[in-house]
Formats: sequence, C-alpha cells, structure tokens
Amino acid sequence: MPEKFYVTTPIYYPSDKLHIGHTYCTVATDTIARYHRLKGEEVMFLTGTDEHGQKIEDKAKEAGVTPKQFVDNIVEGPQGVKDLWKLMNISNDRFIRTTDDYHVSAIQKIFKKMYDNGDIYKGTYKGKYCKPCESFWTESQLKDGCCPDCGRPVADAEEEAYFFRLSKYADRILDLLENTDFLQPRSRVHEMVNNFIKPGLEDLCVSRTSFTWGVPVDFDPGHVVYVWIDALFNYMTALGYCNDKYHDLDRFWPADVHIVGKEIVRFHSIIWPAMLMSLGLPLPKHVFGTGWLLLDGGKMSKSKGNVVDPYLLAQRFGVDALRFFLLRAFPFGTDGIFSNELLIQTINTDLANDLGNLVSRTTAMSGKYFGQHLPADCGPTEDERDLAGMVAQSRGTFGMIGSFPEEDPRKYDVELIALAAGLRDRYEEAMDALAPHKALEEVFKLIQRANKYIDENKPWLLAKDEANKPRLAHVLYNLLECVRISAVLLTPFMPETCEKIFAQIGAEEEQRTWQSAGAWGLLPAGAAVNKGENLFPRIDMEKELKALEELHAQAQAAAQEAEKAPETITIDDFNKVHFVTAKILDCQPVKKSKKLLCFTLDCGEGKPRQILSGIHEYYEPEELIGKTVVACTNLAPRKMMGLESNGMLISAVKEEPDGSEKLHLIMLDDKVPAGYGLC
Ligand code: ME8
Repeated sequence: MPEKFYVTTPIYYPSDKLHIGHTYCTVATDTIARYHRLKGEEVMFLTGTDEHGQKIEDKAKEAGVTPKQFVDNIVEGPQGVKDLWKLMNISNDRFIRTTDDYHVSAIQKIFKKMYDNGDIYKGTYKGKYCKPCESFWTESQLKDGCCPDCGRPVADAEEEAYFFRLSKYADRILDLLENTDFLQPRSRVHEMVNNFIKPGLEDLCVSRTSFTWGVPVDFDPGHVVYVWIDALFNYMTALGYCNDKYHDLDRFWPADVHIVGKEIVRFHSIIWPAMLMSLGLPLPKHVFGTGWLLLDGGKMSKSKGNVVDPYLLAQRFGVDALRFFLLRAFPFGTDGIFSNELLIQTINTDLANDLGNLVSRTTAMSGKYFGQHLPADCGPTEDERDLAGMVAQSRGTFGMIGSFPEEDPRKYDVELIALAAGLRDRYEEAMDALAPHKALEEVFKLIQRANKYIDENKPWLLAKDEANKPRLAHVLYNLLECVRISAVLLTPFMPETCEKIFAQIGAEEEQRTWQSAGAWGLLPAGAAVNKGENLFPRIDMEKELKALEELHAQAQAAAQEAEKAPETITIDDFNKVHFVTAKILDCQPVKKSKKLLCFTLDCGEGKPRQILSGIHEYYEPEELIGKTVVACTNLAPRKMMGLESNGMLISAVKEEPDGSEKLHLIMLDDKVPAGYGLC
C-alpha cells in the first residue's frame, strides 16, 4: 500500500476575484501535493470555496442577485476561482463548495451532535462584531478598539445565540500547541498562546440570527450556523464525514497538513481541534501558517485597490515562471513583499540566466559537437558511480571526494557529481519541513555549479582537438545528468517546463522518477538530445515595468468605471418592477429580531399586504403608522423569522465608514393616495 498524504488549502471566500496572495497559498500547496505524488504516495489534495456569511449576502444584495447566483459567478464563472486554478495548473483531487448539499446537511448533523453532547448550548451573545471578518470579539481582544485581525471598527452586537464550550478545551489546546509540533512554524505557537489562550479562552458564539445566508440550524429556525464551523468541517465532509457522497475518511483522515494564512491560524489551531475533541475525532497532524504577500507595506485587499492580478502576470510571464517566483522569492511561513521588480529579477536571474542557460548551452553544444546523440561510451565511470552511491548512502554527508592533481579536470567532475548525488536528500529534507524555498535553493546550487562547470571545462576549446572528444562528451553527459536531476526535482514547482526539459535532453519516463533523481548516471549515454525553444527569454526590466504599470492603470480605470456605472437596463426591464404608493396601516416589531419590522399596508389592492423591512434600528413602529411610503409589490415572497414578506419598502441607503448601512425610508406627502403606480 503506498503511503497516503492528505493536504488542504484554505477554502476561499468568493466575495471578490482572487488575487496573487490567494494564488500563493494554493500554488504552494499544489507543489507540496505534487512532491508527494512524485514520491509515489497516494495524495488527496483538497481545495474549495467557503460561500456562506453576511458579507456574501450583502454583496449579492448590492449586485441585485441571489447569494447563490453571486457565488456561482465567482466560483464557476469566467476568470473565477476554478478558472484560476486551472490556469495555474493546480492539481487538486477534489473541490468542495460549502453550498454543496452534502456539506450543508453534514454541517447540520455535526452541529446537532455537539448540541446533543452538551458542547453547544443556547445563550445571549453580547460583544463586538467585525462585519468584514465575520468575527465576534470580546472587549479585551480588541486592538485599539478595533478588530484585531483587520484593524477596522467593530460594532456592538447582542443576540440570542448558540455557544460552543471552547473554554472546556483550553488546557488540552494549550498542551497541543506547546508540547507537540501540531502548529508550525513554531513562532505561530507563541502568538496563539499569548494572544488568545493566556488571556482566557471564552466560549464561542456559533450561530447567527441577523442574516439568513448560512446553513440553517435545523432544530431552531431563524439561526444559521457560524460560518467558521461550516468552513472548518469542509476538510472532513469532503472525505465523507456525515454524508454518503464520499467514502475516503478512513483512508485520508487525519489530514497530514492544513496550509493556512497566518490570520486564520487561530481558527485552525484553537477552534478546529477543540471541535474535533468534542466529537472524539482524530486531530490533523499539522497546521502550517504561511505569511502574507504584502504590497506597499500592507496586505493586498480590494478595498485598498492594491491587488495584484494573477491572470495578468501569468499571461505576461507564463504560469511556471509565476509559480516558481512565488516559492523561490519568499521564505514559506514569513511575510514577503511583492513587487514587479522582484518578479522580473527572479525570472531573469534564476530562470533565464541559471536554469535556461544551462539547458540551452548543454543541449546546443551536444547538438553542435555530436549531432543528436552523444557517443555511447561517454557515461559515468565505475569510480563516479561508486562516489555517487557513497554520497547517496551517507544522505549527502559523505565528505571525502578523492584528490586529483591541480591540473586534472576530473576534480571538477567529482565535485559536481558529489553535489548532484546528495541533492535529492537535501531537497527531501527541506520539502518535508515545508520549506520549498530551501528545496529550491538546493536545486539552484547544483544548477549554478553546473554552469560553473561549463566555464571550467570550456567545451568550445575541447572541441577544437579531436583527441579531446571523449572528454568533451563526458563533460556534456555530466551536464545532461545535472539537468535531468534538477528537472525531476523542479517538476512539482514547474510541471510544464520540466516536461519540455525532459523532451530536450531525451529523458524517458523511468529517468523522470523520484528514484531516478537519487541516482547518478541513469540517462542513457546515447539519449536523443534536441535543443528546443528558449525556455525563459530574458526580460527587459525597464520596458516591462513600464508596460506593467500601464496595464495596471488600465485595469484599475476599467474596474473603477465598472463600479461607477451600474449595469444599464432597458425600459422593459424597469417596467418589470411594480412600485406603488402604500399607506402604513400597522407596524409591529418582529419577535426575536432586532432589525425587522412587520408592516401591514394598504397598496390599493382591496386587501392589506404584509411586508417585512429591516429598519427597526432607525424607526420605532408607532412613528410610522399612517405614513405613505413606496413599496415594490412584485418581488417573490420570502420568509423571514417565520413570517412571509410580500414585497419590499424602498429606502435610501447610506454606507457608513465602518461598512455598516443607514437606511431612511422614502416617505411621500400623506395626501398621495395609496395604490398609485410610479413611473
Ligand atoms: O480565510 N498573502 O478565506 P479567504 C498571502 N474562507 N495569503 C493571502 C493573502 C495575501 N496577500 N490574502 C489572502 C478565508 N491570503 C476562509 C478560509 S478555511 C476553513 C476558511 C490567504 O479567501 C489567507 O491568508 O479570505 C487565507 O489563508 C486564504 O488566502 C483564503 O482567504
């Protein structure tokens, strides 16, 4: 049975198009998944989208579509989440959407299980709420009175809600974080312990009544499950926990590692294990918190207008160059500062100068001096094989690499071969420690050493004398082997480029495997070598920066334009909406709701009409009775808090700086009779 490996990305919140920061995390996870597949393991790589919550409900409302239509467009639509992962060559085995039926009903069962075992109970929530983050906070958790995650203002919140007994698990969580390697890198442990556990873990509010776009609590209508419970369990429902759609739970749970951004480490390393403990389920083996890609010193966000578009970069530089850059330029686990200069510089230095040059010089010289095939006897000598074997056996620590007189060029061979033979082990160690940047560093040490080897051996001089041809062939063979081993190990990072390299050096399937990367001399000496296209042409930094700046400005202008100008509709579209004048006959607060008022209206229809409106924060019911307002009467009926609403009252909306909205009911002169249409 092959070893199994289960790895996940966070499931993305489809409130906007994804940017390079999201792409970073998914590309990293994809590379880790591909690495384990390369080693012959059975891999489950899960990604997906986290589609519930108030922010989505609000955005959908703003866009004039249902929440499901809204998320469908961002997840499945053009340049949506799935499109982006396809473009970036993401090899996920499964994609979960939290609106999938099997997940929704699984979450209901999970919530009920925790309710039945006493870990979820009903109470009243009083505290602070950050709407953009959908997070509740206690006063003591706020930073300068604002949300400790995003720094934005929070609002007072009070509602009847269900709570999860997080406090009960505080000691076990502390032990898990401090005494095991569950959470990585280690620096994240101190953050969690000092910021969240030491101040005291309070029970967590896990249901909402202030909006409806969520998984309904099936035994208490009006409550929806807190979006983080819904989201975290995706890692298990996507394997079949509490549903019949999938059946891989025994095979893949517990997960080997959840890769997550640093701001959601809290959810994954405190709340998630506590809920699993409550249900008696095994914990994931590791949670790894990555850093952020920052821009201009801050996090990328649509509202700051500083997002970097992965589509644009992939189109200009190629998918593999972009994938490579993300993992080469930023140590995994710490923040990195993205810039176009750094991107171009990384491509020019590592891919054009080092890798691209090595491949093109090696294949070009093989073609020029020997035609398509090197002579059959140019492969490794017995001594070289022994040396490589010893290096591999000692897992790269073998130090004695023979001594040759100063003028003997074989000293270069020995150095090169020793470096290549120990590479796979050093690479493996780095990848297993979730340090892909270190793995790349090791591969590039060989690539740079091989380029130096060309300069040391000067093949162009060797080619001048027929007597040196065997040496020349051996030098080229050694270079091809370095290219082959490097390409095997770069495959998880740049799958398409490595395919091209294998084709250029004539490496067959069995010379592309993990096993083959640990052995020297596997490429047949007479393999068919073909100089192909230049893999990474050098980029003119100045010109490219200018072009990117222009494209970015154009894209921003187009986005601003689109935001300013709402989609136009025809007069026929407009006429579809029935606005009428309405007299308020009665108005009552809705039980258990802070926001809703229930109106009885005369719309000139011969019988009263009931409409619910979320304006209790702004008006007392009695001040509205007798007023004349505007109602839309042909909206599909909708149930809220158990009551049917048959239309909508029209208000003016003002967005406040903290993201909340203020509504002013549109009122008409009371002399206007009820039931008049508006045109
Ligand atoms: O957090 N640099 O979704 P999300 C690096 N739905 N990583 C970044 C980034 C940046 N500039 N911006 C975002 C959620 N990310 C939840 C997850 S999992 C059960 C639920 C990362 O779409 C961010 O850190 O807001 C997070 O790990 C991921 O993108 C998804 O963010």
